[in-house]
Amino acid sequence: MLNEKIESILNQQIEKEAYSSNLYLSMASWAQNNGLEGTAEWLFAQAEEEKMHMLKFIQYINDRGGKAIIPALPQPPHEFENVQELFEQVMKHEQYISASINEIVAATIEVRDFTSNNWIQWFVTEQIEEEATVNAILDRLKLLDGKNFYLFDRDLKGIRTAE
Ligand code: OFO
Repeated sequence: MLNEKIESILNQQIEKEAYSSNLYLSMASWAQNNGLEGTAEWLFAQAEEEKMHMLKFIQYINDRGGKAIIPALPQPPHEFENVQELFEQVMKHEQYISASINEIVAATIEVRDFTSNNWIQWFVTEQIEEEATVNAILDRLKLLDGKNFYLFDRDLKGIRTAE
């Protein structure tokens, strides 16, 4: 049976993963409308991954005898200054998610739920990979210095985060 505190913090994470998915969908739509097909493709795939993350939380809570709740979501932003600003927002958001996963790790230790502690480790590793990927994208944008977005956009098709 899931500890109440863990059930609650995992339910909060369902909302964050669902919001992540919608945020990246919104960004993907913006990219598509601005002729950035590679960027849109990357963000659509990212939105799918976030949905998969959300499903993992739902499944885990229910499997352990808790009750997964599907939340209402705030509307994500839909206007972005440019592709650089968009990826800075992605980075900020992923750092926020990493901090949130760390809070879950801390909670599992506090209540000595070592099963959940073991389970959440997958997300700890996932966040390292996601931050590293977005960092690499931001480095590339810095090198381009506002030029040649066509090449950046084409190259992005080759960059995928791990599931
Ligand atoms: Fe971006 O990894 Fe889930 O939220």
